[in-house]
Amino acid sequence: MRYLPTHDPAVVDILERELERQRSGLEMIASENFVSLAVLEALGSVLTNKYSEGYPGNRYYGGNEFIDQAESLAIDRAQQLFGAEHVNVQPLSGAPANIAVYSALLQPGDTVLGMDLSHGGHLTHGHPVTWMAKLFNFVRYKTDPATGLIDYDQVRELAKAHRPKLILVGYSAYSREIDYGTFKTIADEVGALTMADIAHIAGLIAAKLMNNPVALFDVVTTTTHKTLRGPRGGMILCREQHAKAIDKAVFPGFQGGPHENNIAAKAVAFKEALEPSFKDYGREVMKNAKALEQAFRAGGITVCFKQTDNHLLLLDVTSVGLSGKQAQDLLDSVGITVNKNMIPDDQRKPMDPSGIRIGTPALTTRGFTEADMIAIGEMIVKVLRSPNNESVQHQARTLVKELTAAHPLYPGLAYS
Ligand code: DSN
Repeated sequence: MRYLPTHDPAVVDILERELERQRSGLEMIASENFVSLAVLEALGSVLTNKYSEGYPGNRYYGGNEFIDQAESLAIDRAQQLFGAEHVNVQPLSGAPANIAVYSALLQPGDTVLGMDLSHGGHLTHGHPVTWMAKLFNFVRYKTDPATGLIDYDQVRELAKAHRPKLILVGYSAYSREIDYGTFKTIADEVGALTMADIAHIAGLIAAKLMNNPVALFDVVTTTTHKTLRGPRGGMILCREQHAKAIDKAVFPGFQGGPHENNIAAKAVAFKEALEPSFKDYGREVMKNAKALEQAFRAGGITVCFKQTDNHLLLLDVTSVGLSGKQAQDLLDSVGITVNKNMIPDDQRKPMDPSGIRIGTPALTTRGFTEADMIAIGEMIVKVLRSPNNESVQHQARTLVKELTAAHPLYPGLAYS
């Protein structure tokens, strides 16, 4: 039985059009994915009706006996996935999770050492436009242009010079593996706490395909909707010694009632990530990113950080005479969705930077293979190299049509 079509045709119309947009385009934004129908069902469940401030077994409202079960299930599964001593599944998304950790571990004026945004860091890691940057003193490390890797020598120098209270690891546009051991050694040398924001690569860590910081670091934050392929949301994993401070910082410190429909959907996604098939998915995500890298390299587009070791690539499109905005708009016009992005030490502005970021998690969920990725990568090169060529754009639209038809998304799903 469907209720929306008669109840609110205007919303149904929007849902139908968005479903069609997702079905008919190539979604290559590195931070996006497609959840399972089971996750969608949990999101749209009666759990959205309940207020449950507090934590399982200790709530401020009555009637939470089943909500407690859903939240405990999500926590248990997250602990299994990542090997965490303590998990808080209530953060509404990644930014609130990070801010809650800062408020749990830091005092205003404390110094935090984190990655420069143009080198792949994140706004919530202390970008000057954020409120956090007014509260804390953020010092920024960068990557080494010679290797494309984090400049661990610079991290050590900055740590010794600034004695940060917290060293922050984790990125939204960095494509290389991370040496958490070296970060931990440096943090111990200067008496700093360690925090990793694994939002982008959480699914690859859960699948045991990338290094896992959870056993080494004090606190780890993540979103649940990127490579982890769950509902939009956040999560904090930490050592038992920080559990009380983290829980208090999330609620009542920063948030009100948790979104328990969302937490149940996280539990569903974590069950999926515990299945052996999720490891296969993660492997395909990484192989597909490598296939794209091969096509871009062959097409003469500069790959920032030298290569990809994960699910994304940052491309310097000035190498083909375009700005990031021009490249994003061109690809949009043929049905390929990516995002413009700053590249290391970018001389251009964030609204029209020098790069684009491109990732494989969403298309891999649809079953796209390495052969598909080579075809897409080669077509992207062609489109970017001939921005005024209508015939190339027509070829690209045809390829998008063929590939999306070959890998249907949510077959059978309809809102009208
Ligand atoms: N907006 C996310 C991304 O695209 O990486 C990070 O918050």
